[in-house]
Amino acid sequence: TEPAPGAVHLPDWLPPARQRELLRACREWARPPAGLRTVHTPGGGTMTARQVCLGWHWHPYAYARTVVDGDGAPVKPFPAWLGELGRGAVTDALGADAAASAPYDIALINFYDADARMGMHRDADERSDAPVVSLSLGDTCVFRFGNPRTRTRPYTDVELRSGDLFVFGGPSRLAYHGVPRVHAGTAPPELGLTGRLNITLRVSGL
Ligand code: MD3
Ligand code: FE
Repeated sequence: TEPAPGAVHLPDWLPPARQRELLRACREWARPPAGLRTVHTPGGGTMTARQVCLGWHWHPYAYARTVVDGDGAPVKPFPAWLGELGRGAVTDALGADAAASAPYDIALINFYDADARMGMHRDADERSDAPVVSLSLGDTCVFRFGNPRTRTRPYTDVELRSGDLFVFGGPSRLAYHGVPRVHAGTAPPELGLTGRLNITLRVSGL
């Protein structure tokens, strides 16, 4: 379905076996050095979702090749297979023309426990207008998809479940969005995950 122009939701895009593979990879990436970290914002806030980055390290509000707000280690490499996954996702959601952008070179992986949230924000730190690819694993969440002008209404709430693909291109690329709620205990039991993981793939333009 296309809840807004350029925003395409493909439920159950990743089959269970590919979900398990991706989860296993995320658990490896979460290990130190350059592993999972807590993000502190310049205003004194703490993000409740913890994060690990591949390719380029995101820290509020810039990219670096080292983990500047963590252990200082070089960021883990972005594997070629993840780039292929991103290109395939954009092709399925928006068509081959949309997927012809520069290769995907950033992954931001957010780990949510039952109490984690993400406030309404825009992703404006990339120097590319290539679509952002989002893959969800584990617990179902409420994803709030807003508009490019304000953090507030109008917005649409969509449930994202394990295996869902969401691609944000065109006019949706700069829309405000957030995660107001995670539904604890809703992950597919055979995945073996407590909580929720979201993998976003991006083109840095750097
Ligand atoms: C719309 N992640 O990593 S995924 C983020 O579930 C982020 O962890 C949320 O917002 C999460 O920045 C939401 C959906 C998503 C991701 C990136 C977007 C929507 C987006 C970038 C541009 C527009
Ligand atoms: Fe975002």
